[in-house]
Amino acid sequence: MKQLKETARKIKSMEIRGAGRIARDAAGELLEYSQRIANDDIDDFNKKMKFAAEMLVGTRPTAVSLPNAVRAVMRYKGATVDEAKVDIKRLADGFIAGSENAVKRIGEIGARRVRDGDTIMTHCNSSAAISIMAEAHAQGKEITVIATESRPRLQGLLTIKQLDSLGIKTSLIVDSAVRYFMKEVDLVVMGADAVTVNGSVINKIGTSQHAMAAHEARKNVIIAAETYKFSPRTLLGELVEIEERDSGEVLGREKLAGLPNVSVRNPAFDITPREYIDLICTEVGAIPPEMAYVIIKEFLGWGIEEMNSNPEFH
Ligand code: RUB
Repeated sequence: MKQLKETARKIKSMEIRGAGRIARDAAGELLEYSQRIANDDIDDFNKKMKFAAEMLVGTRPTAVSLPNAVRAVMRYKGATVDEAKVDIKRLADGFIAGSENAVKRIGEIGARRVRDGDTIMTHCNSSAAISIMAEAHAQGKEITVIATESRPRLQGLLTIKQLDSLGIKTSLIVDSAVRYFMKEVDLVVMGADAVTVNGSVINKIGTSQHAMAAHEARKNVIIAAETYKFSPRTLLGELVEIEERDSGEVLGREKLAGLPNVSVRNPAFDITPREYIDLICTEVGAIPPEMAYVIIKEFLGWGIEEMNSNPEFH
């Protein structure tokens, strides 16, 4: 229980962050938690697993990869605790390996869209987006990257360090300079926390500004997103919740003291409508955003009928 709570805390506080890593670590925690349950009673075991699943899912509301990962592990079957543990291990290991492989495959598929000499703009810190840039670079294409700071948590600094360690030339810019630099850009590559059935993309706050500035300048926007970031719930018309984080992340609490009329808003993500996205690059292929339903139905296994008949979604 202590370790479960610690993992939940780390996801909430963003020590563990980025939608893919959140999903892999949640699956890994469910596996470890299950193996630590000493009780032989299967009903009690199932209850404990459900409790753990709910605790993990409740940590961050926007990354759809999190409930998708938890659901993938919670499909376990077993008449006894031992059987259940074996099945959980199979499912969790399968999810984690599949996820790592997906990020690699996205790199290979996405790199085909990058040309030698391209300047790529990116936002925040997405392992799937970086995989595309890393693969293009590994193929010998000379690319330059423009990366935004991504306030307030400055994930852009993680991105520039990763790109630098790969030997990719990168410029860091403030978030408000996106439109200013767009004329120098050939391609915008960003990640996703969630993709809706209609092809809208939810990603770090500011993503939609990148996409709109790119659209205005007639530059292509590629979203790198594993299939488990697509949201089955949006098939039922449900909206993806946008996480609003503590105002202290923006200004530091002390700076607000003595300003009784001021408040700070801190949404962590925004929604980019599909009109501003050219391609969503998944591990099963690059698709136009209009094809998001196909991913949800064919690759996640949730069609409209399955969703409507599953009590979990109501
Ligand atoms: C991270 C973020 C990333 C996506 C995709 O937000 O918006 O672009 O999660 O990342 P936060 P990845 O820092 O708030 O978690 O491709 O690594 O899954």
